[in-house]
Parts: sequence; C-alpha cells; structure tokens
Amino acid sequence: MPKPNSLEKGTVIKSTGSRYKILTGGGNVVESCIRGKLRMNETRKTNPIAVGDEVLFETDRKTGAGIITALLDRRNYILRKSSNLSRHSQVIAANIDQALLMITVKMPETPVEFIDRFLVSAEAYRIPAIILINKTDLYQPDDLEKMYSLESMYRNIGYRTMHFSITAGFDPQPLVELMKNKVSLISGNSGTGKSSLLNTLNPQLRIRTEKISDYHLQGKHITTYPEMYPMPFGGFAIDTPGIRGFGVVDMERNEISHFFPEIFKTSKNCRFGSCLHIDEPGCAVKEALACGAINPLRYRSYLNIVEADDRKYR
Ligand SMILES: Nc1nc2c(ncn2[C@@H]2O[C@H](COP(=O)(O)OP(=O)(O)OP(=O)(O)O)[C@@H](O)[C@H]2O)c(=O)[nH]1
Ligand SMILES: [Mg+2]
Ligand SMILES: [Zn+2]
Repeated sequence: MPKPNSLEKGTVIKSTGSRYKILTGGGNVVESCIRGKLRMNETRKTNPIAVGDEVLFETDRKTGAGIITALLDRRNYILRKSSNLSRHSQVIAANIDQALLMITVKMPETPVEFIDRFLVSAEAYRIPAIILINKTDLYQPDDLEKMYSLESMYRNIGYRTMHFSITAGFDPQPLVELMKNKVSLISGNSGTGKSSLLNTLNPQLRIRTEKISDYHLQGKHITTYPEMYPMPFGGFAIDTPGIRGFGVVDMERNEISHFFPEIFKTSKNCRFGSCLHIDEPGCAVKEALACGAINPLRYRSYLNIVEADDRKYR
C-alpha cells in the first residue's frame, strides 16, 4: 500500500483561478492546483480560493507539485462583483489587516464613485481602508486643489489619507509604519502606481510596471493576477490588477447607508426608521446635505448604489 501524502499548511500567495502558489511555514513556495471536489462547492464565486487564504495541501512525491485539499476558516475577506448587475462575485483577498486604496487625481483620474464603492465594501467586510493619493509630482495648482478637497472630504468622515509621489522625492517612512507587520491589500484602478509602490518598498521585487496609455490616459492593466509579497520591514502586501468598476455585493437597499459612516450617523435623526434618504419627509440626511454637512459627491455615490440595487429587483 502506498503511504498517503502528508498534509501541510500554507498561505496562498498567488491565485490564477486554476494554479496557485503556496508559501509554507518553512518559507518554501509550492506550485499547486486544487482538488476537484473543493472547486465545486461555491458556485457563485469565480474563485473559491484567493490570495491570503490558508489551506491544507498534499505534495506529490514525484513531481513536487501541491494539491490543495482544504480551505481553512477565513478571518475575513473582501468581495467584489465585476459589475453591478453581475451575479458572480470574486474574492479579492482573504485574511487581510487593511486595504490601501491607491488613487490619482489625474493620469489616470480615479472617480469619486469608484472610491466610495470600494470604501463601502471595506466597511461591509469591516476591513480598515486607507486612501493613498499618488503622482503628486504631476499635479498643477487646480489638481492639487482637487486633491486637498478630496482629502478633507474623506478625513472629515474619518478615513485616513496620505499623498505622495513614488517617483519624485518619495519618503517611504509613513508607509513603512502603516504596513509594518501587517497584511495590506493594495487596490485601485489601473495605472495609479500600485506595483511601483511595492517595487519601491521592496526593491528586490521587480514587479512589472508600465507607462499609462498616452491616448486614453488610462492604465494598461499590467498586473493580471493578485499576488502577495513579503516586505523587508515585516508583513506582506498584496498587489492586485487594476479594477475597472467596483460592484458592491449583496446589500439590502436599507443597508447601504450603514456603510457610509457619515450618512449612517445622521440617519439616526430621520423621522422614519425605514428612511432611504431619497425623498422621505423629515429626512435628516437631506437636511445635512442642504446645509453642507454631507458632501454631495458622497450622497451621489450613495444614490447611485441604491439605484443600481433598484434595477436588480426589476
Ligand atoms: N509621474 C509619476 N508616475 C508614476 C508615479 N508612480 C508610478 N508612476 C508611473 O505610473 C505608471 C503605472 O504604474 P504601475 O505601478 O504599473 O501601476 P499599477 O497601479 O500597478 O497598474 P496596473 O498593474 O495596470 O493596475 C508607471 O509608468 C509608473 O512609473 C508617480 O508618483 N509619478
Ligand atoms: Mg500593477
Ligand atoms: Zn433619511
């Protein structure tokens, strides 16, 4: 009788949907696939196992390849839908300490609604989110004005923001302090400099980066699969492909406001407990909007998510 292969525990550091790289406790990296039975279980998710997942795997004695046999309980995870109306969702990463959203005011411009959809998801999965604004070297006075007003909008709500230029006069220290000994997800639209940041923090990495398109002023989707990298100061960072749109997942209409902290706080004073803050009488959110206490950009993002949700039920 052949001896059964021994089971080992490891962390998924790369996932292409069919092939996985696993980091073992001993620091080895094992190329793996996934046992068929495991794959069947979760039908609505395009990827049953994601970067950051802890798994059990067997090693084939002959080839040295791993076979994932079990997914261990997740401490947390963050999901997105590829579009609002899509029924399929994708686990972006699991077991993360924080999500860093890298945005740019131009080259490319990150839309506020994109930021807000990301923040809503992070709130929904209770993952602390921090906004990083990159490419300040490119900003003219009007761009800088826009940047400061974004920062003040998000700081007033309670989000931490930082701004810098990775390629001009970058001081890594604030990021080192932020990311030290933590698992950080780096997210954002294509071309904002996510991979560049990780190359700068860990020069051994040499992750591929590419100039954005001159014509569309958009990134070219250079990073194609999420991958987790060790950081020299302790901890890991997960580089992810630039996302086009961020669909929020499975929320009831009356739940969406819970993930806009300032709207949620204000909504306690609405006349009706069921208020959706659209056109109900005695709506404290509409009042706060009228007097400038709630930012109209945030309210617009809120409405767009509620209305996208509306379409789902038609
Ligand atoms: N001017 C300027 N360019 C930058 C800065 N940071 C990164 N870049 C450039 O922006 C381009 C895109 O950077 P990447 O790191 O590939 O962007 P990414 O976010 O990883 O993009 P995807 O992998 O497509 O999602 C590269 O040409 C970088 O050199 C910056 O601070 N200022
Ligand atoms: Mg990249
Ligand atoms: Zn209301």
